Amino acid sequence: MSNAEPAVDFHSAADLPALYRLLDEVQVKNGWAKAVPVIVREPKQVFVPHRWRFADTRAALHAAGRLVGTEWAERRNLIMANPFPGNDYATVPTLVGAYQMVKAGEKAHSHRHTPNAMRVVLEAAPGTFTVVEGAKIPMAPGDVLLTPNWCWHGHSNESAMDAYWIDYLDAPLTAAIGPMFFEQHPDKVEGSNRTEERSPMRFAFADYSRALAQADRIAPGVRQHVLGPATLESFDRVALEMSSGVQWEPGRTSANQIYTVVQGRGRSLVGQREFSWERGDMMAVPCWQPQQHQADENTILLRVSDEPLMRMLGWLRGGAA
Ligand code: GTQ
Ligand code: FE2
Repeated sequence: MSNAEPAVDFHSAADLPALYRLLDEVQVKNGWAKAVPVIVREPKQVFVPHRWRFADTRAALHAAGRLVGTEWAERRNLIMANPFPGNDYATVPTLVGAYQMVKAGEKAHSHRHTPNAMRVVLEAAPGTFTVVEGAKIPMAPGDVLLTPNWCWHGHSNESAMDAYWIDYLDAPLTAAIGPMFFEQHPDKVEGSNRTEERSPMRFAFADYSRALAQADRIAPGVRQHVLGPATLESFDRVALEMSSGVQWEPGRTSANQIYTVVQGRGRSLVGQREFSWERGDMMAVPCWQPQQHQADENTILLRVSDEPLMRMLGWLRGGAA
């Protein structure tokens, strides 16, 4: 029992509309008359299945190369915002994917932030590096690179070829729950005098593609290799190999997933949407969408998902092949 007086005279409410008007005055909503209940039998969300083509984003980034300088733009990137009305950031609820280009001879300033980040290299010539905590980590096509929470990182293209890659960040999750911190490096570009070919931050394509070729089958014609150990734990990285002609229907899962085509060509049915894809393309598969994939060539897909979070919270369901 509180001794304080209510700010509003609720005794005066003669009917529900009158009560609702008074609720506004104390900034609460009735929870009993919602048209759509917050609790539903199965996940329902505004995020939609979608596919982005590298052919489009590469051409757009090439044009941006003429118009956007890394001197004033922190990053020259294109955000794969899930195309539901009003969204301009997240690809799936917890993750954002972005294509990025760093021109030959160019550097992207060093910074650090609380969102965890990861990259998959699409095009890069020898001499292209991401600098993580003072170490130059080579970027070769197909490589997966990590820059976990609060690690300094910048990019340096000392080659003669423009470099293209895809970034993944758990920034939508960070933004949703609060602790978004960001800092620019005092030296603009963090100096480095050592190159680390082997690093816990790098999964070289040469290494993981070999491991994948020897991995166990999880379904006919499908092999799986988890990229680990992870120095970044809010999302995972799973390499999948599908032989040409193979059709695969993973069970639907409560995890939110983004697929990247590292090699090959094929088609997918996600929810009601049908997509064809090829190298460099990206596909958003939000929570609980049915999915079916067909490889028309020998294919390597990289699947990034918030499965570790779902598991930790006891919310992981489905996902069996
Ligand atoms: O390269 O550090 O696409 O901080 C978005 C935020 C890339 C990066 C993005 C970033 C980066
Ligand atoms: Fe960053």
